[in-house]
Amino acid sequence: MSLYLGFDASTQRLTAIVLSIEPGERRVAFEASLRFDDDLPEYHTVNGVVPDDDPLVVRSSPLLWADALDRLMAVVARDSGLDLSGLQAISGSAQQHGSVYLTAAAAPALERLDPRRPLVEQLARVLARDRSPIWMDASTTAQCAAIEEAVGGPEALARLTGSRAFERFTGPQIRKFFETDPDGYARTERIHLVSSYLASLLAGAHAPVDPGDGAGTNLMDLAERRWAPAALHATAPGLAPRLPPIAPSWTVVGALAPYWQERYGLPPARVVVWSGDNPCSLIGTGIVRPGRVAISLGTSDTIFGYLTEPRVDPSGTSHVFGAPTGDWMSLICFRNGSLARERVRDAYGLDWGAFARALDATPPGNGGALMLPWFEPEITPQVLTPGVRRVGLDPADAAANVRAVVEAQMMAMRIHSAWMGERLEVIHATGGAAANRGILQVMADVFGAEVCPLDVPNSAVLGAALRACHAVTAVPGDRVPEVPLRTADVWERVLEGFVTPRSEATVRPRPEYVSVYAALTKAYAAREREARNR
Ligand code: XUL
Repeated sequence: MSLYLGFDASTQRLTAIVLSIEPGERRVAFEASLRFDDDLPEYHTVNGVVPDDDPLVVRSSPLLWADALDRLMAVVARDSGLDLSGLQAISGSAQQHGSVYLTAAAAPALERLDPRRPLVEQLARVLARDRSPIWMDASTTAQCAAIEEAVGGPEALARLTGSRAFERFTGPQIRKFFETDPDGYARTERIHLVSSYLASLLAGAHAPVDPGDGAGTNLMDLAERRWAPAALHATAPGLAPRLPPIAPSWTVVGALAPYWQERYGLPPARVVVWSGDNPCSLIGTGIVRPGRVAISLGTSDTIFGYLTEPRVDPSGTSHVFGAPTGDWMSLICFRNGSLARERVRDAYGLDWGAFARALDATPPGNGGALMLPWFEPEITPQVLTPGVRRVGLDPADAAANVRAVVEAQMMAMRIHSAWMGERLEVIHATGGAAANRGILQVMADVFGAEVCPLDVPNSAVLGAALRACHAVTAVPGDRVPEVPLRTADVWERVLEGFVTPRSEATVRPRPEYVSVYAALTKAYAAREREARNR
């Protein structure tokens, strides 16, 4: 039996999944998860973060992540009931942007981990900083401005690294650490991302960062997939030697360290470089070739796009990361997702069934009526002062408002993903609201593309395990090819049976309404511009 293990270290939990892949049988053989607040209460986290008096400061504990990895590996070894001697490879996904600061004592400690003692005991003394800033931190506005200025402005930084400076990105966080704790920075020999830190623990040696997660730092040259000297200089002195190398996402870091083999009776499986949760989700939602995007309809709505060129968003609201296939991906986030749909549902006293019926009972295009659905401040486009605007839309007409909110969301997604310039054939739809066919029909008509609902509960952990499989089955020979593995067919074979769009549930665009929405989308874009210029 060939087994592949994937982890996902998200903000609130660590999840593991084991895939069993045999000729004729491809299945998820085991899944388990630890929730930090409940299962590791001694770290005193609340929703996975260590409470801080300053609401802008959001940190977690690198020891908590190591401890969770140790304990979850124990669960996999003890409870999976699988013959783990067949374990071929392990990879992982982690929350992006978070950083871990280690001293020079880390490398020898990693090499000599003692299987008789818990991991966490052996790591406490190698931390240069006992807290890790994570992606929810918003305390580095001054550092963002300084970095952007030093590289020639926000557009220049975005062209170089794929994103303008964002508070949560690693570069601004490193600059703040250097400014506020220069001694701690001086003690730091290696700065890991959460992904490369956890991969290092598994391999028993410092692991590289992949271009997917590297692009979430404001430090990586997006086109070249290497650290960008100008961005490093703008961030902190002596940064280059402190960063892990950047290596292709299919790199085998090494064998599983003796610590894990002896402690849990595991074989010397290959440890494959980890990536960020969004790049892993790109794989877990099947976006492995041009012409596809995934739209996740969750609390926020998110688009993952596939890019064959390292293009960047001229408006500066989206991010571009490396894709684990060797190409690039976009991440565009719309804050008023389910949040806005729920506000409309509740305002008219509907349930989801009545919401769906209202959508069915109204004509596509809504007779030209429009809503700007900014119930909360919006990320894309950036709207700091929320407020819902209605144009030709009767606030008392429940059904028309239901249609207006859904149409607005789909048109905004279309408008703000147009910069990608990729021809679109199919959209993989995930998330709770993807169960509503009426919403998917609006999506298909607005984008003029087929929409396939996808049934993948945790695309990040699945993507991580599939990446482990891909690295050891699809990469020829021992040498890691530097060139992108563009062969989408290879990826399709890896995904088979795990990421299969439900083709019987495909929703097709209807030409008569595609043209209605082409006109309405122009009108929507004009209203959006007007509202933002006011
Ligand atoms: C992406 C981002 C989050 C984190 C947390 O830029 O900040 O999606 O990766 O999961």
